Amino acid sequence: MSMTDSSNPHGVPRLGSAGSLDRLPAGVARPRYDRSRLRPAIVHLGLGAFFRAHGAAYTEDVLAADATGSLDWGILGASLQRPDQRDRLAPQDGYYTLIERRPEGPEARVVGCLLGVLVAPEDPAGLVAQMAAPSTRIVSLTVTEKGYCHDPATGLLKADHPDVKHDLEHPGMPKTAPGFIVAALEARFKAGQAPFTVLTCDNLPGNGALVARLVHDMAALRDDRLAAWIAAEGAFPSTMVDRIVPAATDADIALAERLTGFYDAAPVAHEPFRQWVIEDRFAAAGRPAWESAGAQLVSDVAPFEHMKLRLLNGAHSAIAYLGVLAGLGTVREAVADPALRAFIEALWREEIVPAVPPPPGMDLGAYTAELMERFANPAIAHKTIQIAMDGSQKLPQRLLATVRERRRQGAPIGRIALVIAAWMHYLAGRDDNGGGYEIRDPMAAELMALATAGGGPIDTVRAFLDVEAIFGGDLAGDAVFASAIAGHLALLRQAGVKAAIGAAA
Ligand code: CS2
Repeated sequence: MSMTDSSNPHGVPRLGSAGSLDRLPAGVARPRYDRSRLRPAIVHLGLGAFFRAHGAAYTEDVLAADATGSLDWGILGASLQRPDQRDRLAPQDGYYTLIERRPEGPEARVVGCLLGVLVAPEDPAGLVAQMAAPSTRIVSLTVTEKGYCHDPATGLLKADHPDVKHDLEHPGMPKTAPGFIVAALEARFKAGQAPFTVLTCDNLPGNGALVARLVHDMAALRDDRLAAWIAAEGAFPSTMVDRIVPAATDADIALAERLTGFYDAAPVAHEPFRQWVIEDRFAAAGRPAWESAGAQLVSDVAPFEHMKLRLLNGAHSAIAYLGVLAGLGTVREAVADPALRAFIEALWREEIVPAVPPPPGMDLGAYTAELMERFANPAIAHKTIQIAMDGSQKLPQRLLATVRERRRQGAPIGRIALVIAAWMHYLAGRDDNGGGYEIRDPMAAELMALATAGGGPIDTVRAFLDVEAIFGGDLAGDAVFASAIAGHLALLRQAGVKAAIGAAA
């Protein structure tokens, strides 16, 4: 393997090159196990920064602590769209640097459990074969909300999604995550083998049951017997995943080099905190002892998931839309603004916390105080524009679930309504200083058209609430909700975020 890389003009030796692990500075943790004996047992779909800083980090800890040295749990990653990750990771033999960004300074660690990266569009049948191989015991996923090809309001498969149609017509050459899972499970079924566990690690409500239903429904459109086998034999545990992992930047590459002395084209920077709550319901082939790395194996993930999606992610989306409009580029800048911070704290205290039953042993006041500290971490630059993307797929579980709960109780929803108004206003594409920004959302064209159609605030709000894929059939008819949003939208249009937050205080 060459010591340098064309994208590394300084000639710094590359991570993963011969002898590099032995030459890391003493303070940098690295694999101490015999990596040549590590066998792949997990195929991970959607190899982004998040999984490499979360599920892979837990797995690396298990390997590091594995006294018996069975080395059973190597990971093969798969990218469902682009070759970038493979192109960065293959020249360094899958090794990469994790940078823990703590307020008091960064710490680096080299991870070795990623054994290779497949690029699905280059060889979809090859990925299906790898997933179907008896050695694969778990197929895990972080494909983001839209990667499930479901209707966000109902959780049902979008049978008219172009990629879903493609997968039904070309089942051996899928494009979608559910399509790959169905194809690989079908191969197992036909070979008379047991299924692998499907472990979803995306921020979706009841994510295990959701992916089980999507996979089942896609299978049923092709073969009833396959669908029945999946329903009877399949294992789809739910999970709650948590770690703040901003998209990687060139500054992370430079920092990895400074901390390790090696060039790494694919480092991942993350916050210190991590949490993984996993429903302990795996197929017979088992799972790594993730609990030894601090994961919580439980019988019911739902309370943890509600807490995290509604409090962390709900606040994140609030900060994202208000922040983008106010010209605040990162979460930490946004929560450094006293008025915005007070708004988020009141949103939690007055509207969201009262609608979230605390998981066993959890105090939600302490949980939100810790969230605010995490958001304020001076070492993390998490872009508001990044969190703002895909709002159509995120709002239902992050904010609308709370709205429904509160409306059932006849409780106020004024602050959440401001966040929804901010999302609608953000979709018009101009911040409070008249600046533009990029809007990324699978429904962007439709939603931006609604945001810019003209008409008064209540007309805009009604048109939005009619979008059933987001608001379901029920919220469109809620006049109280509609007029609360419209009041905020009027103020946002006339006077901007500061005034709207001031009025909501
Ligand atoms: C964020 C999440 O981008 C987003 O939508 O809210 O990625 C968030 O950082 C993680 O869920 C934290 O666990």
